[in-house]
Amino acid sequence: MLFGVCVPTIHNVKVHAEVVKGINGLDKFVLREARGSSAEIYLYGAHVTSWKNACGEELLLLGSKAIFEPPKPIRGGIPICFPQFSNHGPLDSHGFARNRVWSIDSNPPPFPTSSASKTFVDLILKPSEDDLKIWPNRFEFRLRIALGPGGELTMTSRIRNTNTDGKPFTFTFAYHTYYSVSNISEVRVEGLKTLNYLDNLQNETRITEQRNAITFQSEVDRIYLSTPTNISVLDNGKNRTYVIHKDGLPDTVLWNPWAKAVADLGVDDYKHMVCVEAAAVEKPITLNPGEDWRGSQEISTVPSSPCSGLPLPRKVLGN
Ligand code: TA6
Repeated sequence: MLFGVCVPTIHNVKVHAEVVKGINGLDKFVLREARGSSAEIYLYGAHVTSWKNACGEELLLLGSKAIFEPPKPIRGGIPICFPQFSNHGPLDSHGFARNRVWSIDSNPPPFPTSSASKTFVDLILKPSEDDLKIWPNRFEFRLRIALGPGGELTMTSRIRNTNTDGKPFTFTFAYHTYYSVSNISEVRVEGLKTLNYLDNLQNETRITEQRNAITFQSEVDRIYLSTPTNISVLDNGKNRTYVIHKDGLPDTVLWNPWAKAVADLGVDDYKHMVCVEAAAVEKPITLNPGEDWRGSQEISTVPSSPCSGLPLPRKVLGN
């Protein structure tokens, strides 16, 4: 049986990004790479709701009951948690960036990286007067979301303190990524051995991880601290490994709610998802006026079938 084998074709289309109407008339960007990979990003929340490989296979889980009705956050995909992760502060869970309408950043400052990707979108969020009432800090949050030639999805956040009253501010952050998996019982997360984590199921007790790989038999909700830049999520059932490469984000959150009821998740959704989140939680980030912070994650899948394994020519049509 050729399980999971699919061979992508190089479509004769130009690399492009376009804005179209999504669910409930909300604006979304569709990024398409020449070999067929794609991503969808809603301006509402700067929320990645879909990331597909060159074979059209969905790599993220969107809650089967997800609703696209502001001000409710969208369940699944990749919510941006800013300026507060979870309930660690005065704001609603995970802050407000995930339920604000972002704008297209038509004039972003140059990116220092030499990205191979020509398929990207630049978004920006600034606080409204209402936002300033609940979090009294002026900021510019610039986010570039890029799809690379190998289908890798890179998210780069740049946050600047633009307070004019000389005040620093402090925030926590996460890319709350819901990976789609065949079955949670087939999943192993590697790269966390010997690290300390805060266990949310035990009042944030600090525990040292002893296992080579984390597997899931019940609810898991942990913040692993000072984690390496690369973490792997192996899905035996799909013959697929997700590789997470992060920068500027020391922590890694691991979450699967198991059978616990979660808003906008179907009863079986937990079986087909695992959240592995590049994050900065334990040591909040402080920015003085005029200072910038940068935090990125690049997520990709590693060869486990000809779909991602063939050394296809690096041809970008239109060049
Ligand atoms: O990232 C893990 C977590 O903080 C969990 O504790 C769980 O509550 C989850 O996020 C979802 O949070 P939400 O506010 O989206 O319901």
